[in-house]
Order: sequence, then structure tokens, then C-alpha cells
Amino acid sequence: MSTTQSAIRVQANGTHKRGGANGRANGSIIANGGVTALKDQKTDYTRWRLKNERGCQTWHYLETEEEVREWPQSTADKYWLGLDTEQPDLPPARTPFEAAENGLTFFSQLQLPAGNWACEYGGPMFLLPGLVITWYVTETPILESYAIEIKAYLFARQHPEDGGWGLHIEGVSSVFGTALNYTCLRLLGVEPDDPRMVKAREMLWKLGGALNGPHWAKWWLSVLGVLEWDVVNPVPPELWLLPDWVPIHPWRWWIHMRQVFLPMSYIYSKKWSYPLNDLTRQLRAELLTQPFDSITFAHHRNDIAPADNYHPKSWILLVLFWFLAHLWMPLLRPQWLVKRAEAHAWWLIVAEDENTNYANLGPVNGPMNTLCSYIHSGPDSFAFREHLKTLHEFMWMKSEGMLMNGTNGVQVWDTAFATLAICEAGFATSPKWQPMLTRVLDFFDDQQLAAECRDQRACYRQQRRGGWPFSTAKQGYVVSDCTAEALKCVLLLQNTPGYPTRLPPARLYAAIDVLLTMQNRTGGCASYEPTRGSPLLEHLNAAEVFGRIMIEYDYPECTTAVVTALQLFSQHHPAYRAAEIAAFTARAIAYIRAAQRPDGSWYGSWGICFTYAAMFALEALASVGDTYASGSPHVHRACTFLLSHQNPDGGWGETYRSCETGTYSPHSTSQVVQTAWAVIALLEAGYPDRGPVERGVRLIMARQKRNGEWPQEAIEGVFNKSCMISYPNYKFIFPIRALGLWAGRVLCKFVRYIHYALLYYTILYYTIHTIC
Ligand code: LAN
Repeated sequence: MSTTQSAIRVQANGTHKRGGANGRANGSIIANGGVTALKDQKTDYTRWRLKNERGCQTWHYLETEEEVREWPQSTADKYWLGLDTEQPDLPPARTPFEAAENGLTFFSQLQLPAGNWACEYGGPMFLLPGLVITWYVTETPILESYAIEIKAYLFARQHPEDGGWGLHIEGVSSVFGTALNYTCLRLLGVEPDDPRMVKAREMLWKLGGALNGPHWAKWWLSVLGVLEWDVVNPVPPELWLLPDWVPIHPWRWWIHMRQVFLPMSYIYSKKWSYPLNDLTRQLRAELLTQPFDSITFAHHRNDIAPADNYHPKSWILLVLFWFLAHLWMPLLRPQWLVKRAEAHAWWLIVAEDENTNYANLGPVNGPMNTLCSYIHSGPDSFAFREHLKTLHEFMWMKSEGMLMNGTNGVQVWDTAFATLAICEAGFATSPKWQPMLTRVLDFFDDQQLAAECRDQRACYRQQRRGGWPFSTAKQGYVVSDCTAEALKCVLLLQNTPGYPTRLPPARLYAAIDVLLTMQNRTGGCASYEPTRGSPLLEHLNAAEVFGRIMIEYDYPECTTAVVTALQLFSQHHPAYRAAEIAAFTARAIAYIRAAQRPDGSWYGSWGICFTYAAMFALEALASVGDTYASGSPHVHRACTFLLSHQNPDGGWGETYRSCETGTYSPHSTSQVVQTAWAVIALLEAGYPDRGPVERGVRLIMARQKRNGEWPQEAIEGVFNKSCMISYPNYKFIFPIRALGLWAGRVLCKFVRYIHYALLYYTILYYTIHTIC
């Protein structure tokens, strides 16, 4: 953190210290004077700057005029903060190609010097509380600028009518969202009689109070000392000691589940809680609907509000919890086993920290691992201090305030998709865009993972050398489709005249080696590693608020990315692992065909929802020649599905309810991003009737602003079926790709017509000539 940031540490100005000698008397992180003063305060947005060090993003608030002078605000900073970017109006686009170019002109202004694009990655509403609770219980001073803006964000995202918060920004109010964000605001100093807090409390009580929260909410509130650990269903670390062959061993779980379970189990086993103080005592009264002392917490382990119960616990899990809570934990669990289990969990936590340079897999296990290092090694330990630094990389500033991103950014992913869009639209050969794309190539060069993890097998990590992550190399988790999309970009750029060769063949081969590890027996690809456990493990899903979270599944999106990357690679390097690539491709395409639903759709897991998946699946099929013209029944059915959902205005729009329910849910208005996905899908399919596609293209053009940008519409992404997540750069990337692709295809057709006309003319000329 910069000197600026430490200068504005709340503690440093003396207003921050807690009342008592141990700092716990009144429990407020920000002194009382500060609280009232901070209420609804806003910082000066012209003083915020994003620092991007090799893709690692941190926001800084400049205190002095001198700092402001020395570090001017960039166009990108202004754009994200919602300030005027002063981008000029561009000549009105007459054609889709010109519209794509206008879009790129605006979007290019947002590229950062390191070569990548950055952006917000908000949506989930359960992340900030984990971070703020961690700061609070470790007595870490919170930057005043952060505190002000986090509060602003949470109030901006409070449900305007019922006063609650949901699982994600567009979701219905739930106990998870409301109890935790309410707590977060109180820890940041908001008074309970603030009218918005009164309203939030009423909503929380209507939902049954904190006892009706899901497992994760009860866990965090027990850490804070507001609830008692008895209310938390057991999270036994001894599961890590099971032999690897056991079908329920955590190593088989989806990586996000097991990396959250890990620190959760460590802290649960220690039953570590922050000592009670005035504030947490007050919270007990505010979050619960009955007096604290009258509650038998063990009776409420399985209580849950209907709004939170997306994935009800199975009877198997209920029986297992009963056994663990009533017999194993209190009577059978020997102390030596507890010690061994905690020691092994700690070893795995340290391995995760070191393998990710303390960035951690995501924003849930990041704060949890921070807390583990505090509990185990203390506030002065190297690990704890490193954690505190990297936690800042999850934060994002926007016009509404400060939020916590769903990962430490979307750097590699967005940059790859943007590059592919730019290449497909035909801009890569233009000297105008070459400096921009050369910086992109430098970024991919820098972000390819160079080495395997330490103790790779013992900490159950996937082969990663040569792969690319979703966000940054620092975080270090390889993802199948991120590797694939980044590899495609490198191949496309390095094979276009005018670009340097940054990655020699050996590094491309290493990427292929990673990709070839990613296929499941079904032919499909999952996200971080091939599927390791049975879908039956979903019976042990204790998260309640998410579906499909226990194991990796096959995804049409990831499978398409990998299979298209392999094919592009083979065109340039036909000899390398050719037989394996051919076999991989055949199996992957068979999976894509088999995953199609009878109505012609595919279920999308990372974007909303059927429209997103159609774009990928049709790209995969087209890559092996399955198109409308080739008579592929899969492509025909997919086109019929898409066309049946086109709106009268020419656009497409689907809501996140599709992801939750598994049936197509139309949006009240067409969405630019989804229209672009559908247009790309139909173009990949080679749908012969120009009409519907052209109407989609027109809608995308009509929604573009004069300076080339597109306004933000509904949320675009999803994970685990129920939680939505924002991909704000998609509103640039996919329209540019759709418009560019359309222009290219129409232009190609035009060239083909001329070509055939000339051919027929020549044949006719010679025939006549010969006859005569
Ligand atoms: C992501 C973001 C990117 C996404 C794609 C690359 C788009 C996808 O094709 C593969 C899966 C992946 C990498 C993915 C997995 C799950 C993530 C990390 C997220 C959706 C972003 C946030 C989410 C993570 C699980 C959030 C933390 C919450 C928990 C339930 C642990």
C-alpha cells in the first residue's frame, strides 16, 4: 500500500482507537466522532487511482494536492468511477464495421499500460462481510476512505423497498445477505437507529433473524462472537486425514468448495471467537428475534429461511450432521486426532498461501486464510502481514462506492476475449491497433504460469506450468478455458505479420500439455481440473445457497474453448501430440452433441444462460464443420431454439432465473450483450437467412452511444446456478465481436459473389470462344 494509504489509516489520526486498554471496550473500529462524521460521507472521486502492477490491481486514495499532481487520473480511472471521460463523439457509424471500430476506439482507452483490461467484478453480496469481519476480529485498522465507500456501496445496493440484501445484487432479500451486510455496516460504524438500518432489521426479523441463516452466515457470526458455535453444523478438519481413495475425501471436491472448507474446518475445530464487547453484544440483540440467553443454539443448526434454501440439505447430510454433532464431536473424537487434523489442515493452508503468493484462490478463502494465520501465528507474523496486503487486491471502486470483487480481477479472461473479438473483427492487421495488441501479447507473455506448485501432489493441485489463470499469474490457479482463450490469442497474434514472437514453441507446447490434462471421460472439460468425484457428492452440499458446488462438472463453455484452441494450435504446429489432439477433439465434440437438450439448447454455467452456452456450443460444432449448410441436426435445432427467443425488436434477452430454474426465462427488454451472443452463435452456425441476424446487429448499433461505448445493462454472469456476477467489459467485447464477425462474413460473401461471377464469366467466355 502506498504511503498515502497508511497516512489516512483511521488509527493514525487518533480518532480510531478503541475505548479500553485491550481495545475492546466499546468495540467500534472507528471512534464515535468518526461514525457520525462518516455517515453518508463520500470521498472525492477525483482522488482515486487504480494501480496495476503486472495485472495486480489496488485502488489508492490520494490525500495531498502534490500526490494528485504527480499521479494524474487516467481515462480508465474516470470511466470506472463514473466520472466524465471526456471522450469525443465519433463520426456516426454507417455500417456494423464502423460501429465495431467506434466501440474499439472507446474501449482501447481503457487498456492499462501493462497490456490488460481491468474492471469491476462485483455481483455477489456475501463477500464484503467476510472481509470486514476479518479486519474487525484481527483488529486491523480500516482505511477511512475504504470505510466510507464500503458503506456507500452497501447502502446503494440495499433493496429499496424491503431494506434487505440478497445473495447477489439482483437477488431477493435473504438472511445471508441481510444479516451479514447489516453486521458489516455496524462494524463500520453505522448506528442501529439509522432509518436504513431499522428497515434492514425489520426485514431480517421478517425472515426469522440470523438463526435462519445458511451455514456460512452462522459460521462468520460465530467467529465474530455474535452467535455460539453450537449453531454451526460441524466442519471437521479430520476429513483431510481420510485416505485419498475414500470417495468423499475433500480432494475430490470442486476446488472452491474444498479451499473454503479448509480454513473453515481449521477455525471451527478451534472454536475461535472474538471476545464479546459492547458492539457484538448489541448485535446479538439486533440480529436475533429472541433474547440471546433464552436460545439453545444447538437446536437451530438446521434452521433456514426459504429465501436462503436454494439447495435444501439432503437427508443423508442431516443424518451425517446429527452423528457428527451428537456423537462424534462431543463423545468420540480423540484429542490426538484433533491435533493431527488441525496440524494437517494448517499445513494445507500454508501450502495454499505460498502457492498463491498469499493472493489465495478467491475472496472467500482469502479472508479466512488471513484469519487462520492470525490465529496460528499472530498479528506480527509474515503470513498475516502478507495477507493484509493482498486482500486489497480484491477491492474495487465504482460510482456507487467500494465493493469486493468475485476474484482478484478478470484480467486474463477479459483481455483474452477482447483480443479474440478484435482479431475476429479483422483489426489485428491494421497498424493503428498493433501497438495496443503488442502490449496484449506482452501481458500474456508475463502471465503464463512458469512453474508447478510446491508439493503439487500433496496439496492436490492440478498441473499448471504453461497454463494461464483467470486473473493473474500471482494467484496461480490454472483454468481450462482461460488457458485455451489466452493460447488462441498468442497463436493469432504471433502468426499475424507485424507482431513479435514472445512465446517460443516450447511454451506453447507446455500450454497444450496442460489442456490435454483437462478432459473428462465424458469428453467434456471442467474448469480448474478434471472432475474428481461423483455427482452423488452433491448430497453433501451444505452451502444451502448454491447448487452444483461439490464437484467439477462438464461445461460446454470450457469444452469449446479447449477444443477450438487445440485446433488452432494444430493448424500451426501439426506435429505436436497430433493423435492425442485428434482423439481429444472427437470426444469433446461428441460431448457437445450429447449435452444438447431436446429443445436445441445447452445449459450455460458461467454466463446467462442458454444464450451464452449456444454461442460456445455452436462455435465448437462449426470448428469441425458442423454448420447449418452441412445439415447438422444439432445446429438446425440450436438455430430454431435461438430464433424462437428473438424479440420483436430484433434483440435477445434472458434473465438470471434461467440459471436457477433450468428453463429459459425471458428478460423484459433485449440485452445488448445477449443479442451479441446470439448473433455470434447464428453466424458460427452459418444460419442462411440474413434477416434475423441483421436485426440483431441493428439493435446492437442502435444502443451504442456517440462516443462508441455501450451503457451497462443487466448482469451477465453466474456461478453455482444461483449467484450472479458482473462482467462489465462484456458490453464492449461481445458487440465488437458480433459486429466485426458480421461485417467479415458479409464482406466474405460479397468477395465470394465477385469471385464466382468472375469464374462464370471466364467459363462462359472460353466456352463461347471455343464454340465459335
Ligand atoms: C469464476 C470466474 C470465471 C469462470 C470462467 C472462466 C468464466 C468459467 O468459464 C470457468 C469458471 C470460472 C473460473 C469461475 C469459477 C467460480 C468463481 C471463481 C467465478 C464465477 C468467479 C467467482 C466464483 C467463486 C466460486 C466465488 C467465491 C464463492 C464461493 C462459492 C466459494
